[in-house]
Amino acid sequence: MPRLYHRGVLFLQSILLFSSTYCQNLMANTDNCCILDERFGEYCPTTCGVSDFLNTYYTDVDTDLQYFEGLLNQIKNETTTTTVIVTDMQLLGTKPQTSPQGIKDPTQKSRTMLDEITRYERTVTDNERIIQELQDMLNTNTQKIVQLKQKISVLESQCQQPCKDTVQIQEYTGKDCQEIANKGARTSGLYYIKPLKAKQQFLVYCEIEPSGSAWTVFQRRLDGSVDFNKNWVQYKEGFGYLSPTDTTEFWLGNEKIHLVSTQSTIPYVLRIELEDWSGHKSTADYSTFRLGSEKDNYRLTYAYFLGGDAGDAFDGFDFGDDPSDKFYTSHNGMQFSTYDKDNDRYDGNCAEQDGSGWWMNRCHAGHLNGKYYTDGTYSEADSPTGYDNGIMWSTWRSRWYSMKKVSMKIIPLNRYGDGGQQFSKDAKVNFQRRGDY
Ligand SMILES: [Ca+2]
Repeated sequence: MPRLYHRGVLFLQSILLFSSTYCQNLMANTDNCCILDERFGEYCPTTCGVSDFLNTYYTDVDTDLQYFEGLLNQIKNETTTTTVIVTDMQLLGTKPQTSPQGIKDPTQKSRTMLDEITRYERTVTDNERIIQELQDMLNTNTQKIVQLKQKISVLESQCQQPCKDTVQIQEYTGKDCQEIANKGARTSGLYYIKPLKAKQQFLVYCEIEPSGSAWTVFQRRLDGSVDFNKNWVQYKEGFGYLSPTDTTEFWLGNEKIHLVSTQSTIPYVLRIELEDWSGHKSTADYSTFRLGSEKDNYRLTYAYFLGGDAGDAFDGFDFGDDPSDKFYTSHNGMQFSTYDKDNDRYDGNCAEQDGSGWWMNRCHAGHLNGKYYTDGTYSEADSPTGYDNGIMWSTWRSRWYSMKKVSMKIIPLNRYGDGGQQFSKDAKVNFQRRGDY
């Protein structure tokens, strides 16, 4: 519609012209102008003025806007970085605490577990050792059971034989075994003898040699079956068992030994027989053996050592402990002692310490009533008091060696050596010179 365009253009031009004319002449103040900025000048800006103003400052504003845009981008980047940091911190904040206490507990638990494991390992080792010991014990017991079964079978076979309920005692009698042999007895075994001063006869084992020489045996050790730790009365009366085959252990009794050994002017020879655990044998013979009366506490005396491979332990022995060893371990002239009757030369009680009755000095070099130690060798640890308490004869074997078999027996001097014994002609001559016959 052309008319309208034309009329409108004219109208707009009129307004702009009017306004321009009007504003150019109107001083700007707070009452008549809405924009007060000195950069518009001192007059109210016209449309063109605004346009000019905008054109004038547009470049600066654009620069400022770009600057602000740059700052915004920088802030945005830093914000993003900060957000990431904050997120990380939040994540860290939600993780489990790793405080020292938090570390300590697992460490402690770990140590405890290690301790437990170590303890279990020790327990396992200990148990294995115990099992091994029990296994060894089981093996030993099994062997013992086998041995016992063998012994039982042997005993059963013996039991099938008719039992002998009586002991065969030979009919000959005399004042000692030699007199019995002099009457014709030639069988070793049990006989009744009655020494001159004895009030009644008593049983002894007589060892009679084919030559007719006869020993009266008063002590026998052979298997440890009899305890020789006895009191005074028991040693006086005798203990153990006499057997016709001489296969039992016994002590005849001090009173009986006294009665036999002192009954005649003919002296007796004492023979000590030893056997070690290897089967080696030896003897020690003493002339003019006598046992005193009970009043003299059955004192041991002899004239001298006749000889024998076992050596003269009754004369004492130098053990190397002290220069006085030999003097204080000799036996000739010593009284008999038991744990309940101390007649020794020691401040203490030798018989009590060594568990025997013997002619104790301080204390001994020969000790044939000592404790029976199987296999011979023993030690301080085996002895209840730590002293050498075995069946010892120190001139033949160490004091820490205990004999397997021992016997003590006497024979009148005039029959000594007749059976091919270790009696030398010189010794016999000596006796004759001393008037012992
Ligand atoms: Ca004493």
